Amino acid sequence: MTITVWGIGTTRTFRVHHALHECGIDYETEPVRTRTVDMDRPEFRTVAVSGKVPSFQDGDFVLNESAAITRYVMTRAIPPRPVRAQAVIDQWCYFMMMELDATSLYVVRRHEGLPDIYGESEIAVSASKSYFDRQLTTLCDELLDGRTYLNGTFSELDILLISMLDWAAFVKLDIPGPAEVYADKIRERPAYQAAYRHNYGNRTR
Ligand SMILES: N[C@@H](CCC(=O)N[C@@H](CS)C(=O)NCC(=O)O)C(=O)O
Repeated sequence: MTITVWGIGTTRTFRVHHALHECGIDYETEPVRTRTVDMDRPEFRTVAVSGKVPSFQDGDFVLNESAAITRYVMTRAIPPRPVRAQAVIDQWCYFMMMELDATSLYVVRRHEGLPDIYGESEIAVSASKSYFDRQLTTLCDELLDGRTYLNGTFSELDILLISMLDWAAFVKLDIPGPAEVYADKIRERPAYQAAYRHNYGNRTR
């Protein structure tokens, strides 16, 4: 069955490409970029429930939301995890998606990167940067005690965190030392590098 990823060029689309590269899965890409006319394509609107990238198809199965797609790709071929082990992974997935992505990095994106749509706000941007720092420090204290992977072995948690650390670096946020060490190791992975080129082209961090 054909797997198709809709979307390239953003942190959220990168997660999906990274997961597929880590799993060595062949797939097709529809290179829809955010805030372009490509988003008006009827075929895209059929699969993208909120009209956003990334969107994902595995045969007739359609999935949206980057964290959900990443989890699906990373776990579709392995036995289900014990309930409590999965619950702890979910805890950190939700933490990263809410505390780092939605309420920190995306607020910076809105009020610094998209002022024509959301309005410019230095206060919102600086408060979000401080909040990011506080929440990332929490995650580092809990999960980054020198370990290479957040969950012991490489998992969807690593895909989410490295995508957010790259995003943070891109908007010139300070990254605590343990997170920098962690990020450098993940960035050495061939699958990360191939997915990065596929998603971002020759963009440098
Ligand atoms: N929670 C969603 C967010 C998706 C999202 O906001 N995508 C952006 C690009 S990174 C988008 O398509 N924006 C277009 C719009 O808001 O109209 C996810 O993680 O997949």
